[in-house]
Amino acid sequence: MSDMTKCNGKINGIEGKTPFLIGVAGGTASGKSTVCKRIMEKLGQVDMDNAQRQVVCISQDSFYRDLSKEEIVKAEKGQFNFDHPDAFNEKLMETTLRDILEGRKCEIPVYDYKNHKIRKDDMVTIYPADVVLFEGILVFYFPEIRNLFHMKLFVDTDSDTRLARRVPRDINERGRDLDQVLHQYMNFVKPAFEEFCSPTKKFADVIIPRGADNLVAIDLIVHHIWDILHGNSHPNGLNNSRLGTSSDIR
Ligand code: UZR
Ligand code: MG
Repeated sequence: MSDMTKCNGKINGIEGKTPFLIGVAGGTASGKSTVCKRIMEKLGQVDMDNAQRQVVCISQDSFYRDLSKEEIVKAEKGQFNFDHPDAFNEKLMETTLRDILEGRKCEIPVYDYKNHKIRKDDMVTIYPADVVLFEGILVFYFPEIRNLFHMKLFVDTDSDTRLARRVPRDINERGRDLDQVLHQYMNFVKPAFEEFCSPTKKFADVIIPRGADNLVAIDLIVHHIWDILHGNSHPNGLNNSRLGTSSDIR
């Protein structure tokens, strides 16, 4: 297969590249974002301008759907279930990922946890890249989305560790109080994890125990990504990477 046939996306009629799309799922506060950050660091992608970046990370939180007035009132009382698949805009997630796979530049919303809404005036541009990471609690839940990934990782961290991380994060970063965090955890977060997130572990190609602390697993994954981007070990033959050489892996 020639390079021309390998990357079949189009940007304004110009051929764009198909990125290597990685899904990263796992329970709340399992370390999904940190695993993604470590992968980006190891590929040497952190201190870089957005448009130059060849590895980008997108969060499923950007795809929470708009809530009705009644739902916002519920959310403010900690009575809205943000861990249920219905809380997400599945269609927008799918079309955005399809655009990305076709090498198109796209705009994604930023989510505001304090006000429980998407900040539409604050969009982030995602430029075509070699590797795109998509992380979130339910990224493997929807079959149409799950089937788009070239690689699926599940970050598997004990639930007591996750709760111990979630409590200070919600209080310090997401403007909640302790009672509300625990009530929400027991009523929504924990049951939804068991019903919707945990069963998706079976779809993962790699399960990462202990999350971001597992440097060996992250190293293996990064080397595999590198081989795919520079070699022929992927059926899509994604070897049009603009990343450096393997000696650049940190
Ligand atoms: P991670 N979430 C909020 O706390 N507030 C919102 O407005 C929207 C989402 C939480 C959501 C879920 N649950 O457990 C978590 N609640 O964000 C997922 N309640 O994010 O994977 O980073 O933990
Ligand atoms: Mg997160």
